[in-house]
Formats: sequence, C-alpha cells, structure tokens
Amino acid sequence: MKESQPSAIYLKDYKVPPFLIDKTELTFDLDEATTIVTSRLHMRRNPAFGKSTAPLVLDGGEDVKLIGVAMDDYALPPEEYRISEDKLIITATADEFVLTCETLIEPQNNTRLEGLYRSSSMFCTQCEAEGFRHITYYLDRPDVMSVFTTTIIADESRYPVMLSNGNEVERGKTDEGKTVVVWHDPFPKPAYLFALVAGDLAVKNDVFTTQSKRDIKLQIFTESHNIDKVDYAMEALKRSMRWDEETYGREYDLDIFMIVAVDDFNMGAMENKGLNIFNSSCLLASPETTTDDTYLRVEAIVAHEYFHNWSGNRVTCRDWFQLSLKEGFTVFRDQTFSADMHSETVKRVEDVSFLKTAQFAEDAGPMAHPVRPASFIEISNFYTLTVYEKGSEIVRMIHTLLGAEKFRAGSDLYFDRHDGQAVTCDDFVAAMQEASGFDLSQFKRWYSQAGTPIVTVTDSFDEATGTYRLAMKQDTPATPGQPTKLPLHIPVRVGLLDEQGTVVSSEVNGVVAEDHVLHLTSSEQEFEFSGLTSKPVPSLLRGFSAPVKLRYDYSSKDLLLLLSSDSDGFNRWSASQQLAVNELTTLINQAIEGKELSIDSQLANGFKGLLADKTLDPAMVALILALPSQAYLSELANPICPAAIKQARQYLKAQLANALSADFERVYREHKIQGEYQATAKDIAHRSIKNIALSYWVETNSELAQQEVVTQFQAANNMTDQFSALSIAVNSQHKQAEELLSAFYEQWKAQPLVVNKWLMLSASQDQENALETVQGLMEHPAFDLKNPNKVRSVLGGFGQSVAGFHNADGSGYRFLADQIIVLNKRNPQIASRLCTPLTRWKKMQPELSAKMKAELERILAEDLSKDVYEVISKSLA
Ligand code: B3K
Ligand code: ZN
Repeated sequence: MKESQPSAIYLKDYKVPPFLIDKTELTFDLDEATTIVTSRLHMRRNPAFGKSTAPLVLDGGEDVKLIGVAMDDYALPPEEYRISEDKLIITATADEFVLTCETLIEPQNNTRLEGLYRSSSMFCTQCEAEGFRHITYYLDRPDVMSVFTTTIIADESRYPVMLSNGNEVERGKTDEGKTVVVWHDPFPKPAYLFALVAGDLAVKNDVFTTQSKRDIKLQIFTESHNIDKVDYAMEALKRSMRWDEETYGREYDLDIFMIVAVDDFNMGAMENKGLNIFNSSCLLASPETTTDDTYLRVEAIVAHEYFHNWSGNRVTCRDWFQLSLKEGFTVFRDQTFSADMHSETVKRVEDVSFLKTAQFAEDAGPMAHPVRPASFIEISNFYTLTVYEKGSEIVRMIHTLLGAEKFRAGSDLYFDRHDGQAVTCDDFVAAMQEASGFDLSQFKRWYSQAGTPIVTVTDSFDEATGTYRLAMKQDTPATPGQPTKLPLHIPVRVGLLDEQGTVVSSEVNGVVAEDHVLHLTSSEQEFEFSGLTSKPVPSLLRGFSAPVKLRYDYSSKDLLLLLSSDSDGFNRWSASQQLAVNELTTLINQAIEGKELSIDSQLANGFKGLLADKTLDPAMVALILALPSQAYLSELANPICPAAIKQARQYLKAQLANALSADFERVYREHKIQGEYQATAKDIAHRSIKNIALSYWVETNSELAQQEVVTQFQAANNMTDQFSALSIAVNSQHKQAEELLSAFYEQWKAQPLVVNKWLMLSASQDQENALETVQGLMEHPAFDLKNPNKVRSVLGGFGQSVAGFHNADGSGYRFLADQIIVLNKRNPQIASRLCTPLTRWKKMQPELSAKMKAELERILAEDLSKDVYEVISKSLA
C-alpha cells in the first residue's frame, strides 16, 4: 500500500478556471520511438475568476517529459517554473500571453490507452475524461473551451492517413521529406474532444445532404482487411443524421464527419468533434461474422456518438460531476432512435431489463452514487450505469411529465441558449422547466439522491361508489454517504383491466382516460379512480415510467391476465418476469434448503397461449420466454447463493421444456427463414424466437433436437444462427459441445471479433475444470492482455461460470484478483472495471462472501492506481 492514498474531489468546491485558452495550436511530430508535441496556447486570465495573481497550473502526466517552455517566445529558465507531481506551475504570468510547451511522449509504451497510443500499426487518441494531459501540459477540464489547429508530421509511407478534428486546411512536406497535414476545427471545444489518428487505413466514402441542403462528406476508416464491414455503420450514420434533424431539429455543423475503427480501445466509442473513434467491435458488421445483437449495438452506438455532436459537443459539461448532462440525455436520444427504427416495446424491454439487472445492482452496492455524483477520486470510475442508464431514465421521466411537444420546446431552448457553452444538469432542467411551465423543483432530487426507490402499492375497491383506490408509499434505501432520503417526484403510469383483460376507462382528478400518469410526490399518497363497475386488476408502472422497484401483491391469476391481455406490451413482459421470479424464488429456497425441487408451474400455461398466438410480435414472445437471468436473480436475492439460482433456473427451464416440448419444436420450425440475411426487425424477431425455442426444445433431451443444434451450427448462413447453436450446445452440455467449439475456432480464427465471442463462450462454461479452462485461454495464441476486448471476453465470460468463478474453495475469486493486480499497472481503467463482481461481496452467502473479502483486502495491500484504489477501498468501507 502507498504511504498516502489518493483523495477525493468535490462538486461543492467547483471554481471557474483562473485562465482561459482562446486558441490551441498543436504540432505532433510522430515517430516510432518518440513523439514530440509542441503546443502554442493563446491564454488570458479569466475575467469571471475575478482579479487574481494566482499562478498558472497546467495538468500533465508522469508519462509527459517537458523539453522546454516559453512565454511569449521567451524561453523560461528552470527557476521560473516547476513541476510538482503531475502539474506544471508557472508563477509569474502576464494577463494575456502565448505559452509554448515542447513535450516528449512514447505512444508505443502507452498501455493505459489514454492519451496518444498505438493500436495495431496506427496512432490514435482517447482523451475523455482526462487523457489529454498525457499528451501535453494543458488546462484539462471541460469548461476550458478552445479553437484547435493541429499539425501532424509523419512519414507518409507508413502513415498515409493523418486525421484530426475539423477540416483539413493544408498539406505539404518538410525539408526531410515527411508529410505535414494541418487540421482546423472552428468550433471551440474542451480538450477531451480532441482526436488524432495516423495510419495506413482504407476508407469508405459517402455523402449526406442535410435538411438545409448542405452536402456533408462522410468517411469511415479501418485497416484495409475490414473495410468490407462498414456499410451497415455508414447507413446507420445516415439514419441517425436524418433522425436528429427530424426529431430534435439538429443539423450537422462541419463539412466532414469521420469515424475510425481501432482494435485496442478501453470502451465502446468516443464522440471526438468530427472524428469519432470506435472500438472495432462496435463498428464492423457482416452477416457471416456479426450477430443480430451486435448489428443493433453498432447502430445504437453510431447514433449515440453522432448525437453527442449536439448533446455533449456543441453544449458540453461544466465539470465531470455533470457527466450525465451529456450521457443521460444522449442515451435517451439513442434509445428513442433505436425504438423508432425497430420496435418500441422490444427496445424498452431490453433497456429496462438491463437497467434492473445491472444498474439496480450498482445502486445497491458500495459504489452507489447519484446520477450527479457529489465527489469522486477517479472520474473514469463514474462512467457508470447510473450516470448513463439511470441518467437516461431521468430524461425519459421529464419527457413523460412534460409530454412530447413541451419536451421538444425544452430541448430547443436548451440547445439555443447554451450553444458553445459548458453547463450543468441544473441548466438542462431549467430550460425544460421554463419552456414547459412544469415545476421540476422536487423532481431535481433524482439527480442528487442515490439508490433505487421502492414503491409499495396496495388497493381497495368501493362497490357502492365504483371507486378504486391505490395507496402508494415510496422509500429509498440508505446508500453510502446518504443515510436518509427525501421523497421524489415519481411518475407512475397506470391502466386498469377488467376480469376479461379489457382495459377500462376511469376518471382521475376530472380526467377520463384508459391510461393515467399519477404524480407520486409524498412518502405516502392515495389516488382515486372513479366510474368503475368491478374491482380492476391494475397495470402499474406502464412502460416502466420510473426507475423504481414496484411492490404490489399480484396473484398468479392477475399476472396471467396481464401477461395475456395487457394493452401495454411492456407490462405483459413485466408480468411474465414477475411470475417467473415468484416460481424461481420458491425453487431457489428449496435448493438452499437441500430439498428436491418441485413446482406446479403456472408459467407453462401463460407460455402455451403465447406460443399459439400468431398475432404477437415474435420478438416480444422471445423476450417473454427468456427466464430471468442469473444476474437479475442475484440482484433480487439476499444473500446470493449462485449455485442455488443456477439449479433453480435449470430446473424450471427443463420443466417448461418438457411441458411444452411440441410447441417449442413447432415454433422452432415455423420461424426458420429462407434467403439472405437481413438485420431487419422482422427477421431478427424470427431468429430470436426460433433460437430460444431451440434452447428449450433441446432441454427435453430429444435426439432430434440435439441433431438440429448441430445441423443449424453447420448450415447457418449467418453468425446469429451459428453462434446461437453453439451457445445452446455449450449451455446444454450437448455431447458434441467441445467438438463444435473447436470447429468454430478453426473456422473463424482469422477474424478477431469472432474469436472474442469464442473466448467468452469458452470461458463461461460451467464445468468442474472451469478455472483450468480459463487459465488455458489466457495462454492461447488468440489472447492478448493488451487488448481490452479480449480481456473482457475471457474474464467477463469466466464471471458467468458459476462452477468456476464461484468455486467454493475461492480459487475463482483469487484468479480474478490476480488479474486485477496485473492489469492495475498496465491499464487501470480496465482493472477497475474488472473489480465489479468482487464488490458485491456483502450480499453473497457467508462462505463465499468471506473469500471475496479476503481477495479485496489482498488487492488493497498493493500499490494501486487511483482507479482500482477507489473501487476497492469503497467496497471494503
Ligand atoms: N464519451 C465516451 C466515453 C468516454 C469514457 C472515458 N473513460 C463514449 C460515450 O459515452 O459516448
Ligand atoms: Zn456517450
């Protein structure tokens, strides 16, 4: 452990920057051994800071070597500046000056993948949040916005493509014959949006004509062997550009928009101004190598990064505590876009299912934090499901409260008022409130209060008056640093069904409708519905109108009625989940008590009706058929007994499979599609129901089903069907599973993105020797510790192996901790993310919990990066 541990910074300490940088001129002399960066910063004291003689303090990194610094071309002697930790401090400055810094960096040795680094044979950058300081000394904070001009000097034979933000304005040669390219970005931006790419890349060109009839040049760059896999991303980009014009009135601003795919990338993609950089796993797509899920993911991420051009770039964040200002809003925008492109209900179910599994778990764990955190040690740890997904739910609730038209008026006001500024979540809410006249003052607590609220609902019916009453209570559990909570403004969308399942109208506060948005604002509140003839079954929290845990004592009969008849598609899914959770909870308890598992499943009746109903969207049926995941059941459990959960899921799946075996076989056959692969909602739906039907059918141990798995694996003309067959074989412990896994690797070993899927599936196998398997994978030629995708595949896959990761002897936890310790030094961001499963130790069954805790303590004793230190120390607090 270090002598002194890193300390937190606080939102309440925010101060405007003492200096501004109006213009930033950068020159990169790129070379294999060393890269020289020269910056000329046109700086002045910030009038908003007040009169001051404060020294100039620039952010840097231990990997940046200062060669020289000059003020207005006067080279500063060593006594006129100093370097303290990672800062460059210059005591005496004029009120306005040009600061020149020459620094040396070694991108080829940058394993953190922050700042300028090498991926394959190219140079690329990642500057959000604080990567720019690993390139040169700067005021690396989002409220310092500057106009950038970037000069790149490199050997053209190795780096024929040299890109930066904005427009290319000049091209020439140095005396030594190197190529010089100059880029200028007219839009002021914070350093986190800076980007540079240089490499030998192939390009796909296209054009988009904006609503005001400007032609925008679109370019996607990849290494040459991947350029045949960018057509889908290009089409998705054009759809996104059109959608943002139509839905938000936002047009693209520069004359060129570029995307580059790189293999080594810490996350999905990055919205650098005019030059998005993508993890190749989130950009490349072809039917043979890419599954339906990934197609949809590529479309969503292309859209997300493009939408940031307004929600993030033109209007950016004042400080990193406001991260959700751009991320929550942009996730909401990309979710709505995907819903518009495909099916609204399917998209909502997928998003909510993810939120309830992963964000709810985060909100209940040691890293729980508000959507706008009040403090952090390392901002990279706050690119979380809370900031992104719960942040999006907050924006969605504003949309629900205001209605579509007023929401649009609010977003217009927000963009117009704050264009070119770095602002706060309060500014966003203020624009929404002002444009709509809707009071959002209590609602704003959603930004500052962590934890998932629990809404408990009871009801009563007065036959004499035909009045139905819902009594609601809200309660948000304590979270670290927030022992008590205030009531939130929670929009609860409600419909009422009669005994036949027909939605009935009712009157609430003088409004007659089939669907009401109730405003739950107090800890306890009652709502009255009049005009009813019999006690209804309530369809509560329709469309998941708020990110809360709903408690209402539904009978199985009520749930079956909602499942078969609710006019709100989301709540049909929700009813099926509740029914499954109820049955699985009974089975999990039997498993924990060591009893023989047995259940008279009601779910089978519900499923039977769905499988026979040809009017339903097959994608929705597929979602309903998917049993709650191991991860979601773990989120609900306390304590978590992984083996019991797994046993219960397997048992229920087999019961359902046997009860409905003929239905699953029929559905499997009915939904086979002929012809060429298309990533359309319709075809995706057929494939999803077909493959889930096969996964049930095979559980009956039918020889025919087993053979069908192998046939589909061999005959598939697309990765969705081939990989589904392989996963079904592995998960059902098919006798040919090993053989198919080997065949798959042999077939695809030249395609790294497919190999990543193979690594993940191989690492997740639930077998006695799972640890040995995963250790073998880390020695496999296909593995590379430098590549975050491969690390995530192997270690993420291993986390899903109950027998491996949760092995009773603690060996799985020890193995993960060993990897975290190694990666802590190489790539702190990735190391920190890998800690998540261990941070849930307090909820685990006691024997496992103690073993997890011991590993956390072992990690804490190491010399840790800020990233890993923050997560581990908070988990043990
Ligand atoms: N803004 C980036 C995320 C950067 C993460 C830095 N650790 C991608 C996105 O959300 O669009
Ligand atoms: Zn984003």
